[in-house]
Amino acid sequence: MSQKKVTIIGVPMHLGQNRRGVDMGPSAIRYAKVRQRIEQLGFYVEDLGDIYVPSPERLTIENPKLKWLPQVKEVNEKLADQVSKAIQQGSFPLVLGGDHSIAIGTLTGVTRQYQEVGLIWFDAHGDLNTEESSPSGNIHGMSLAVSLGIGHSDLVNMGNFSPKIKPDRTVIVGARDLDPPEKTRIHELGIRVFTMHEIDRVGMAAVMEEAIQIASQGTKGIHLSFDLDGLDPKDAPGVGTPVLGGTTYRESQLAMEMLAESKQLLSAEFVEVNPILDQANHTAKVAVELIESILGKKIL
Ligand code: Z70
Ligand code: MN
Ligand code: MN
Ligand code: MN
Repeated sequence: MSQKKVTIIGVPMHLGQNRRGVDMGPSAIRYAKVRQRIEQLGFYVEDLGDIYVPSPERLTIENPKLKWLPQVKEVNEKLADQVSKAIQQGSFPLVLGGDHSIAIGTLTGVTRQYQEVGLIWFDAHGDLNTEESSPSGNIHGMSLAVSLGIGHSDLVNMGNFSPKIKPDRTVIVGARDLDPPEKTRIHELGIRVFTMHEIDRVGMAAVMEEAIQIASQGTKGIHLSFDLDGLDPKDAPGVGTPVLGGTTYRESQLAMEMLAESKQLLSAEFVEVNPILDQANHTAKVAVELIESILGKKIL
């Protein structure tokens, strides 16, 4: 990454899932001094503030299989425009969630500008459901599928192009909670998934070497979509759906440092931080540490 400018975009999205509190994610990450820490690394930082997300108290669920679809769509369209604009201005977009449904908008903006983009999706989950396969109707469990061109047309066709990314340039790191239809989809599409089993067997360094290679080959670079529930709940307790057996803080740091060393990173988002479920804002602090590492912070 060659730019020296970072644009922070907050998206207090919570309509992609069931639990309140994730709307406070951007605020929690700012409270952990994200801007100051990035400035200390030598970047010029612009913080655009938060994109407006309506409150569910003023809304009704029209389709329980795709909860809050019109609102999720609208917020993501605004996000896509802000991400596009940041890239046009030569900046590195850093999107702060909010739930993982915001990857739909981030990836629309990033790929509108760069076209061929590789994707590293760090997550306990696959987020590969559709309206038909979802056990919850929560759009945050569908955002990777949508970005691959699979799902409701209102989301898939955002920005009037689809798919945003290709399955052979997409990797998932940290998976350990996949729904049966997601497993089938992974095999059909041939997505390289580095499960916790594989991370335990070969180590994070080998995993990231291969992940970076897959996502950067024939692309302009890599987008990192980082769901904090990919980490072990001991290291990131402030998430809506903690799943046992995740990556440690140290493994996650190594992954971020390797991404920075690759110089392939074009953009990033950090999602699913829920300070209400957290312990003294620990998860937001972890997010800031990881953000510093992707932007090149070194120990020595
Ligand atoms: C489940 C679903 C999910 C995050 C939970 C869960 C998806 N597969 N994603 N927490 N971040 O409802 O689709
Ligand atoms: Mn996710
Ligand atoms: Mn997840
Ligand atoms: Mn660090």
